[in-house]
Amino acid sequence: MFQLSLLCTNVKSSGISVDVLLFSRPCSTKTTAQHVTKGTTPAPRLFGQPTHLSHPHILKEGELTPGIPLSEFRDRRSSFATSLLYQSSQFFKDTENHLVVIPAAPQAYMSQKVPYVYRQNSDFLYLTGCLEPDSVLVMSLSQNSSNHRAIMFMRERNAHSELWDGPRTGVDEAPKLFEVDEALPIEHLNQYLAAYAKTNPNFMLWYDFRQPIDYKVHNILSTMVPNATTACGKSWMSPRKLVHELRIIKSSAEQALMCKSCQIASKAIETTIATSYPGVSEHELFATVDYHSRMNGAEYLAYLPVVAGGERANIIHYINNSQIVKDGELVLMDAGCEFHGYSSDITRTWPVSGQFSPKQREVYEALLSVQVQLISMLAEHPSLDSLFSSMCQLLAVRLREIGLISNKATSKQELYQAAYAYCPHHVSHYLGMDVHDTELIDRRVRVQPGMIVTVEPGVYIAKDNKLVSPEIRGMGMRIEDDILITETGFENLTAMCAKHPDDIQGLFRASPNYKA
Ligand SMILES: [Mn+2]
Repeated sequence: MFQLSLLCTNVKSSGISVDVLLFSRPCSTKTTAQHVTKGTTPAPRLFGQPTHLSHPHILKEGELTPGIPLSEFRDRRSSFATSLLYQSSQFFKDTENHLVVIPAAPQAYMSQKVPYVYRQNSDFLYLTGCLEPDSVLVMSLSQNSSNHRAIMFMRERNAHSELWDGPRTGVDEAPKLFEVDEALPIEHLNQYLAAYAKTNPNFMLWYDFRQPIDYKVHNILSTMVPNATTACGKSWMSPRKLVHELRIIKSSAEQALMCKSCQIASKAIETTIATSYPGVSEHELFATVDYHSRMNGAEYLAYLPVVAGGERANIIHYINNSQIVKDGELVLMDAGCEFHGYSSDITRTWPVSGQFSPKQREVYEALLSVQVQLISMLAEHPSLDSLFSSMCQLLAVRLREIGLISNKATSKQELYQAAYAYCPHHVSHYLGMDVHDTELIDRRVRVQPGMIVTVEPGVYIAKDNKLVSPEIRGMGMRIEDDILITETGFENLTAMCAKHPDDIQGLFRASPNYKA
């Protein structure tokens, strides 16, 4: 049913000669009619993303994306609106109207007509549940009225394009699918924004100009800024931090998805450990963890994994994964998968031969004891930065015990710096839809129930470190788990992935490849 938007009313009353028809939905007969023949069950209408009707094996009734009910997306937008209006009431008292613009990720291409795997912009996905590119969420909010609107700008249906690229949701069905007030063709975004700016001269534009997501949308927004000046002198704000403040606390539905993502990656890494052997290529280990993640339901790996044999473990972001792992070397694998939009992030280090050397085991056990202790500290709900300080202190003590740090280092500062030299990266980050999730949330805030964080201390021994025995020079290791913060403490979501040296060695013995 055709519905006139608030904007159109404004347009008419203000006498601006904008083509009102522009804002109407296109004729529905074009694309959505289903001709039901008696006695046959019509095939479900296909949308631009899986639905319960077309993909009952991954979506339950009432879910918009796998595991997440439609109502949760509506609640997220409502919480977002409440939070935005609250912040505005504090800082921009005289600004009544707010327009939020959050674009979908565009399709990226490897080369002409060769697309990369499409991955949605997490902020957009979080608020809409929409998996299509060339879409934009626009929310018009008002301080003194409950007349809030959520509008989706989407690709229109197009028989020719759909023949090549598959079904689109289209603007007719989008309001029902996403439970938004209205959907309009993406081509109308420009006119909509221009008309909004004319009819609401004193409004705040909530769009992130610093990190453009989609340049087509960004160019449109860029022409708008001069018009968007408010009484408070600011014309725009980024909405991202407000979205991240919501995203950082995972709902029970999200926790269940995270749990599954962690289980799949844990199992895949264990299988990879068990099937490794001296002479294996990093490439093969990459393929193995990728294969088992997908075979157990993950869409793909959450990031290019680090598969580093021997000295290459000291390159923190080593992703070439092109070398052979020699007998006696350790393998460091940092891998996780994405399960219906939720990422796991695990690191394990193991001897490719299936047996730690005494010296390797000594350093590994020191690191493991620090990692286990850091995880237990999460029960006190510290900040991630304070967890990092704890890591430096604990690591310094343990590494001095085994001779990696000189006994001459005694002051707190000296020990801290010596430990930092062995582990030059942070020990934790937030985890969720993105691997480095909710980047705008400060790591100085205390963790709260519903957050998921990683705990990932490492020890990287430089090749020219004369303090340690030649056997372990150039050796690098890291152990990383994903931890859900709970009311009563924490839950290790990747606890099922072996990390004790005996358990890791046990994986080899259980493997069909194992030769005693
Ligand atoms: Mn990590």
